[in-house]
Amino acid sequence: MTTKVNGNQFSYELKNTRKTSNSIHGNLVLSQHHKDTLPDYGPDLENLSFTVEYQTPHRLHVCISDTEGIRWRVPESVVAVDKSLTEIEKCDYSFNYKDSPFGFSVSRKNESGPIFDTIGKHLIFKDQYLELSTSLPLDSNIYGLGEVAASFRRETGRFTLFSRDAPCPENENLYGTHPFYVELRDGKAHGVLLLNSNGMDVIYENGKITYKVIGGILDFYVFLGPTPQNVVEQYAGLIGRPCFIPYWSLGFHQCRWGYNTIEKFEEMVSQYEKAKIPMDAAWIDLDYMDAFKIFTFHPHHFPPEKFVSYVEKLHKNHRKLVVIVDPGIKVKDGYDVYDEGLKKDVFMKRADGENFVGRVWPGETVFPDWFHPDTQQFWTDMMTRWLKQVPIDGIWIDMNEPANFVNGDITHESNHFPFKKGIDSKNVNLVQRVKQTGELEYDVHNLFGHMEGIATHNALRAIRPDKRPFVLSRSTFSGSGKFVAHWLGDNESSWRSLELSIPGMLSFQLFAIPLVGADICGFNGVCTEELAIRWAQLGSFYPFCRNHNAINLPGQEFYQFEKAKQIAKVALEIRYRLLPYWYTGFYRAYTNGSPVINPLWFLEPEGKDTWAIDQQFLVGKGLLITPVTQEGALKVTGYFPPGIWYDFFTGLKQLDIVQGIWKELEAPLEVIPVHVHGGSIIPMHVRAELTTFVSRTTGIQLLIALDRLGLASGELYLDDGETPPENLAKNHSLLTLTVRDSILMVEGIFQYDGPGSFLDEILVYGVTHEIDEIVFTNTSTKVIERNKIEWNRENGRLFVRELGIPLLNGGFSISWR
Ligand code: MIG
Repeated sequence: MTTKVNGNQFSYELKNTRKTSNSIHGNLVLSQHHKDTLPDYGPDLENLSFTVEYQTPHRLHVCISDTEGIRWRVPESVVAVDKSLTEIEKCDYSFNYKDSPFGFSVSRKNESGPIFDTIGKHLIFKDQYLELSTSLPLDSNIYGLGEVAASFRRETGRFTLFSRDAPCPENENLYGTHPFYVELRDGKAHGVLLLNSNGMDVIYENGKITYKVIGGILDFYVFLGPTPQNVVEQYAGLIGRPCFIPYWSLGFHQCRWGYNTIEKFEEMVSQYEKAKIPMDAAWIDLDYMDAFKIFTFHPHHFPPEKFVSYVEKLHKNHRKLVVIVDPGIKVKDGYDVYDEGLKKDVFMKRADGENFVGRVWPGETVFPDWFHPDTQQFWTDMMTRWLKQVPIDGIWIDMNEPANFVNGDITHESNHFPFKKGIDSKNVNLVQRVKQTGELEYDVHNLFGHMEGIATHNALRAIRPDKRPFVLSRSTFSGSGKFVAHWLGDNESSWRSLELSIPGMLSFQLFAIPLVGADICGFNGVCTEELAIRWAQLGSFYPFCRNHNAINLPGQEFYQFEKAKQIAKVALEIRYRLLPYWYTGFYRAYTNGSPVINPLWFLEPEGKDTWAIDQQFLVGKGLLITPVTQEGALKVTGYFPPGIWYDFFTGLKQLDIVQGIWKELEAPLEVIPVHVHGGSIIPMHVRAELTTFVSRTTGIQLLIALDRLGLASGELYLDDGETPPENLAKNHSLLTLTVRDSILMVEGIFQYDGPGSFLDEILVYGVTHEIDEIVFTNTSTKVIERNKIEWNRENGRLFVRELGIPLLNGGFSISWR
């Protein structure tokens, strides 16, 4: 929907500007009044306040709001934004503005073309309609703006941001709301966040982005990068860096809707054991509940005693249990969760003050009002009691857009959504206009899942202070990564869904929710064996690796298929060997806000070939994954950025290029092409075992891929994998790994002495000369026995085993000559 407005009809004039060493303040006064345009949204606000804050050298804050400061805005308690301020001179951007008609622009210092520019475009500010545009180059590269199932580099069009439960229709608004984009321009990246929780359309056209927002304020943050990774880290630095995840959550997860008795659930676990396929976590959907009542167990299908003794067995075998929780609470007197919520009065209210009643799985349901000061305690209390009955390890929160099977309250009371234009109303179908504690659902709809995520994370933290929480959430908002992981929702068992999973995961790296994956083998629909094979291979490189299936469909656990069973085992064993590399990546997500997987343009932003690639990705920066996502294909064409690329599996040098190229690769059914970038050191486990726990005990192997100059570097982080990082104190290791002149140096912090904290093997790719001897040096020097060394002339692969070096006694080196 575009509003026809000529030139600068809707204009404000900037007055009373005051400047400090790190900010600018002023008033915006409506300079022309047009009562006849957009009357449905009410009159234009006559006075606005304008604030610019130079927050960090790379981050600028621009806020346009009502002068009284009473309009809805995302509160600190929901997204705790960083509040730094920095002297103007220290900032690597410049801010310019024009008084009348008012507009502003942001440029990199000493560069002319602004990266954000509203000058000459209208600003509209009404109660229920805000509009602002920024100009872009005609051939721009825009990423982000979700949640949406679409290509990673955004096509021009309308992006509606309004959280919604829908089975992943393409190019429509889905579960989460992330009003953040990254633009890549001339090899440099910047990002823009509009921190606003109201529904909005972001119209992306050639040369322009227009925000059309149905409420709140215009609260912009610009991130200057200049590298793509810098932008994500700067964004996470504002809204909150990802939480540190438990080690087990990087294992393989098996789920389905329909393990409707404990016997069926046990059967699944034992089938995985029998097939010797690694698996860390077994999941149960709605099936475990009694009549869909949350925080209950089905008395016959999952009788608590039997359930508990089975979970104890799971735990003994180092596996975990995750179950689903929905936010809808069944309306039923005598159901203690409902009664307790009534007593505390923590449910969402209608405009008339009665509890809002919707309809979800349990029938008539009420919903927690996360804004109520007592809701956290209510949620923690309910979870405490429930987890005392069965020691569940992780929580999966679903339906938190929030989803509702009826449109509004079941009585259709107060079901009027008070904006008429702007965002497409077909996409706005859920709980509407519900009064929460002083807030209108109209304003806070998009925060529901995020706030449930915070409450659930906090509850787990309170109940088990010595464990990192694991919460998987369907609906998310800016900043959710600090509390939850995410899956991409109800995809299909289709090749198209397989393809779309990659741009979906990459987008969530930008949104600072790095632990993300799609339902492996697809949720709705029937998965064929070939699709299961390709999905097992690709899914083994998802940050979050879970096979999940809808109810009443043929089973798609890997053991259900003859060939897929073998291939999934091999693929998941690679994943389990790579765990130290993944885990170190997640440590960097936690400390720096870095993405864990990367699109190719993060490695080569200048190279235009990389900009649209979303069928390949990098794990960290060192492993290039080129999956087959087309039915029947036994070859796949992938792009390789400059450098040396080794075949991950054989060590064979496949490419040594100064310019990126496209290359066709053989990919028979049992192969997913994986390449290591020369210059990387990839820490791995020596062997994959059936769980992450046992795999860890096998020790560390370093895969060293030499670049053209014989250099390589990497790092390795180790700890017990479950203690919250703020309690770890002195029990972690962080090792810097560098290779130069055929010498590996291992330096850093050596504290963690748990099982598997030893370097047992090194594998070097790109060794072209015969080796005379290998020498280990710390305080003394030792020559490694010949029989532990293998060198393969054809593929330049050097392998040294049984080193048994404890990672505890300080730095050391290993040299090969
Ligand atoms: O209305 O709990 O996305 O993963 O299996 C469907 C049942 C509700 C939707 C989730 C899906 C889950 C299903 N849920």
